Amino acid sequence: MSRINPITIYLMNENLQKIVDQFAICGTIAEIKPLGEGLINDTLLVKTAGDTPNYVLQRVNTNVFPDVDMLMGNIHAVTSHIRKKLEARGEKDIDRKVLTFVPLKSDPEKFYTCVNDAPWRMMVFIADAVTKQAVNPESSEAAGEAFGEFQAMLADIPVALGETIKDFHNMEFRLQQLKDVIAKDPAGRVESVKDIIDELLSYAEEMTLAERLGREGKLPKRICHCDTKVNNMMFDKQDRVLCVIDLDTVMPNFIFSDYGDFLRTAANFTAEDDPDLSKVGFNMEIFKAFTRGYLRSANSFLTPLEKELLPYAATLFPYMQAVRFLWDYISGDKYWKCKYPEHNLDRVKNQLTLFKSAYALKDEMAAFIAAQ
Ligand code: GN1
Ligand code: MG
Repeated sequence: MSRINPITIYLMNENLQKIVDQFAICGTIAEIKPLGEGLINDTLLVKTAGDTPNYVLQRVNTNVFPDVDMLMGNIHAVTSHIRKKLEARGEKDIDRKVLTFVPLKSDPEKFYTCVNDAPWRMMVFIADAVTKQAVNPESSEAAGEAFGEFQAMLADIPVALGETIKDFHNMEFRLQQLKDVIAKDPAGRVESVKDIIDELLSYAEEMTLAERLGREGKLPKRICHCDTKVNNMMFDKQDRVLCVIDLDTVMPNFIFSDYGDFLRTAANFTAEDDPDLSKVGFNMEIFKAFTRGYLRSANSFLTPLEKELLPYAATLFPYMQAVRFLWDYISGDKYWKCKYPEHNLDRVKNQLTLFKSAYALKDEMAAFIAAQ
């Protein structure tokens, strides 16, 4: 039986129009249609008639983001802070350089509404902009600079942000989660992956360095994006970065999150689930380009220790992802969508291979960073 997409049902029922009517948008609605391919939230484009801006309407996935008040509070704090910074330095075209969320007509301080328990929000659609799916050294350098700039602009945000996904990038927590599911072995898969478990756990002490340094007060948490993929930024037609988008995971973390997670996807020679491990490896050209861009904007606030540990960050994220994929495989594939039975296991092997490739290049990375 085919399932009707809930968005389609909303469209059929014309409920979307009623939702949009709750927001203080300019203009009149001409058309509402699905937008993009996001897997977590449901996203629609709201076109208005004439010259008024178009808008993006989104339903937030509360399975992934249970605390929508916190989530929208974070986003409001972050976008307002960035807007002030851009205004202070006399930028033009600010509405394309930071996301603008639309308040409710009934309450200008509120940026989402709940309809049948589902939270909806609206933002201004950024015109004449594109996203990219693939990276090359040029776009990696631009991405490095933009994510570094994003962190730099938020370095002095005056409010404390909440953790929208608790312990999201906490390596100690991710290892504990893995150990807990190994003890339960709900899908009877532990025996078959014993070697992988042993290999991963043999690096556990080394890879939880950040949490220890954090407890010792040597490593600060800063506001990070926490989903630093190249497709989470908008470029203009001249290939210049306009702004960073997809702000749901913005939260306090060690800066390694944004640096390491970008490289995890961008600097792998192949996709994170490619079963052909001979294609997996850490691409130093992408590493160098991204690092050059990142340091150009992040040098202003990075401590010497944070900078020294960037190669550790480049190894931490493939490691963490291997641990998380293995946790899901042993759990019986509950978190990530799988296209075939061993899909998660292929992801584990891929990320473990990438981790070891990056690990072997740590000295080379350190030399490059020291020379910047
Ligand atoms: C999830 O949905 P996507 O692809 O943006 C995950 C990331 C993982 C990634 C691995 C909220 O991100 O942390 O790195 O899968 N996001 C969440 O493919 O768990
Ligand atoms: Mg995205």
